[in-house]
Amino acid sequence: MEQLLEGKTGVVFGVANKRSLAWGCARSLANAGMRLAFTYAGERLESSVKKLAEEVPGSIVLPCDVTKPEEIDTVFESIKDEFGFLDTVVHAIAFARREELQGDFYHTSKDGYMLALEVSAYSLTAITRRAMPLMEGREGSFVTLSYIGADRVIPNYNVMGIAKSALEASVRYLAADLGPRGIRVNAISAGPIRTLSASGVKDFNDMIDHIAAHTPMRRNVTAEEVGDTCLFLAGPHSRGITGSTIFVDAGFHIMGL
Ligand code: 0WE
Repeated sequence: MEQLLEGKTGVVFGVANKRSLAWGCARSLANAGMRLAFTYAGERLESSVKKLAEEVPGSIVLPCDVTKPEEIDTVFESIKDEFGFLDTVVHAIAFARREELQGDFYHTSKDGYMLALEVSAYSLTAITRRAMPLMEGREGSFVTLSYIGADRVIPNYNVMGIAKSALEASVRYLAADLGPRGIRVNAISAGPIRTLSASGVKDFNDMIDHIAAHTPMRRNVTAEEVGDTCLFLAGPHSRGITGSTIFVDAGFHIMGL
């Protein structure tokens, strides 16, 4: 049977291990027939990403530290050589220094602020500019990951909240730029999920329990659910949607108390 994304290609930034939301997205896209490229940020992650990519037939794995413009260049040159064109970019990258993710936000250093915004927000624009030429005439779709800390104060999320606000605003400006070319740009605002990024975050277990007790659906969300929304945003069923941030949070964002 013909699959939904057969003949399509995509690149997924941000896989660290099997719990990564990026991996949830990759699985949903690959299951629908998309051919994928994966990037890893630094040698520390090379072996785990390569091992996971073995589960996705026909995939390629490329190094990419988004703070190095020449590495982003090389990613898209390699994709051009290997695939020839591109339909989907999944951006699932964020980083802030641990010390910026605790205590009062006003202590954030200029360095820490710049680094968080560079990696977590600017990288989407840097990637978009290089991906666009490969999407010419292909109804491309960009999907990035956000968090409600962009809109509301989440204790300790601090500079990441500012970075996610900038990311969601970037989604709107990029969507306006790329819309005339038939390329869409959207974000998924996911509820908290136990991943490598969440490990060591202060009081994360309490946050997960709070969600389970207070969301409309009385549970947390999974990387598979985020992945399936990514599949929707990458594919033809979302063809009328661009510039949006869609919550995949079991309804948490509608609550006032
Ligand atoms: O966006 C995120 C994770 C962002 C993140 C997490 C870390 C932890 C380890 C970015 N950089 C780092 N750097 C590190 O050194 N989430 C939505 C998950 C998350 O992170 C939090 C949260 C939630 C939820 C941090 C503080 C408070 C809540």
